[in-house]
Amino acid sequence: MALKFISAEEAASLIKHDDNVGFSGFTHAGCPKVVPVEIAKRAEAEHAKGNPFKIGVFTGASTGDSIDGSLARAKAIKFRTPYQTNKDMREALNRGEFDFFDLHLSQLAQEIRYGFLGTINVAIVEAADVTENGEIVPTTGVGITPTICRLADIVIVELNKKVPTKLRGLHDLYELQDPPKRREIPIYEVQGRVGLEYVKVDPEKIFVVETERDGEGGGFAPLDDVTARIGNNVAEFFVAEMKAGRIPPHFLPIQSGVGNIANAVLGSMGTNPDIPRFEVYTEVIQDAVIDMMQKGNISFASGCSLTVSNEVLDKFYNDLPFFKNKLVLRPSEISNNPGLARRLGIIALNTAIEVDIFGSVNSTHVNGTKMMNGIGGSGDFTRNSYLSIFLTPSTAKNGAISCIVPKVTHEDHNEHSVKIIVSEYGVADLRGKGPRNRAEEIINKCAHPDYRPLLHEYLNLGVKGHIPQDLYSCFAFHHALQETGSMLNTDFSKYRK
Ligand code: 0RQ
Repeated sequence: MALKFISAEEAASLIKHDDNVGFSGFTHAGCPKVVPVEIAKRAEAEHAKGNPFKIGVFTGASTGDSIDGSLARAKAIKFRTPYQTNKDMREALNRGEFDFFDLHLSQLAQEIRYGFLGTINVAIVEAADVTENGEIVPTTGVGITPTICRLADIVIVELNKKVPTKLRGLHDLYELQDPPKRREIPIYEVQGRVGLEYVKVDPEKIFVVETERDGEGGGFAPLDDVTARIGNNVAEFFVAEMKAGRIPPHFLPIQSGVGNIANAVLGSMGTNPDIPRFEVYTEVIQDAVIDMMQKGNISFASGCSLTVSNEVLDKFYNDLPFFKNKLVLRPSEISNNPGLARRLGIIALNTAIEVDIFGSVNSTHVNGTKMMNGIGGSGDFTRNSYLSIFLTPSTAKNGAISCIVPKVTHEDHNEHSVKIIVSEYGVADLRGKGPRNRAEEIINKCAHPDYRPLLHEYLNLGVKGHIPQDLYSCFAFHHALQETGSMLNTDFSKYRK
């Protein structure tokens, strides 16, 4: 049957107040860019008439400004899951304007299927191609696309003419069965393929909106001294682990988180002559991976999205045959699958907001209250990796904040899962160490020298027990920050009776 082509405005009119809408993509990559802006306009128009108009927003991870920014500014959101990085969205959720449900990215598709989060009414997906028999080829990010397309009553396809149709073949789209019928995922190596190159949908429920849009990706910050030192510390740690026989000579697949630090660490690995060519099994493929593939440092990358700058995206499109042999994009429940992380022996590299001296990590909430982005995939990988590594600068905000604290104000990953911490000062190895030894290691290797005396003072307050945690003063660093503007003014004596 012939496909139904409609305008973005007509597409937005198909969405009703209170609908749950699933969007394709993962980070800004692969997200629809035109219809969500029209939905935001529609919400504003309805609000001006005094009518309610809010939707539930389900995505793979964060999105571009067209989804999260436009909808947050239009106050068009009733519910949002699972991860966001948009400034307007973050401020709105911290004002409590809607309910934000943060969960491990690998779990979202199955929680939708299990019915835990209500019904998905409409899917809006960006595509490189769509055929009359209902084959939809995603663009540069997958996320929860197969699940939302299958479950939604209506599938609105943004067919982006800027994306080459030759992208077909880049994806491996596979949806897990529900228990008790679920089988193991037959991926036994990073390059393994088990699914289709497209999502198959009943063509009756497809509406197509043609677009011609660039990606919404910004560039990466230039390497600063702290970031470069963290990168070098990681690379040297890997070399030492290989020499000790704890990482095999052919290396293990790397997962690396979002942001400048993760990008820089990969760059440092590429310039270290003692690190062999390696593979990447991750969720977000950033600029450094593409560069390292061209230089031959990375042999293959499996991810959920190609989260690169527009400049690197052009490079990718111009050399598609080269990259299609070296790269695969999968749904988030496969890219972040805990079982595959264990099977493939992934080395997980993620960034922390703060780390405590006993080895717990806060990835999400500043001062335990304000949501930054969300847990993303950090928990999927950290808990299930061969080796879990957290990266953090020793301080934030020009030294007023120590990123190594007595106790984290929000706990996303605990000492049972966190094995290695790296700052610009060094590498703390927590493997096989009890709480007091972990604390000495983290303070001496990773904390900023200005904060080491305070952290030692805390550790030596004389608290008895397995973990010497002082319940009166464990947040003294954060109190000092709030009261004086710097954690350096911490005074533990204030808390003694
Ligand atoms: O603030 O932006 O105002 O300068 O936090 O910190 O050091 O630039 O690091 O951009 O890599 O973000 C944990 C948020 C780190 C991110 C987090 C301030 C600091 C700065 C950002 P400014 P940096 P990054 C796969 C993996 C969870 C999800 C995850 C994240 C800003 O890595 O969201 O791992 N992780 N996903 O100044 C107050 C502190 C602070 C602090 C830093 N202790 N207190 N502010 N900052 N430490 C990806 C996906 O899942 C898609």
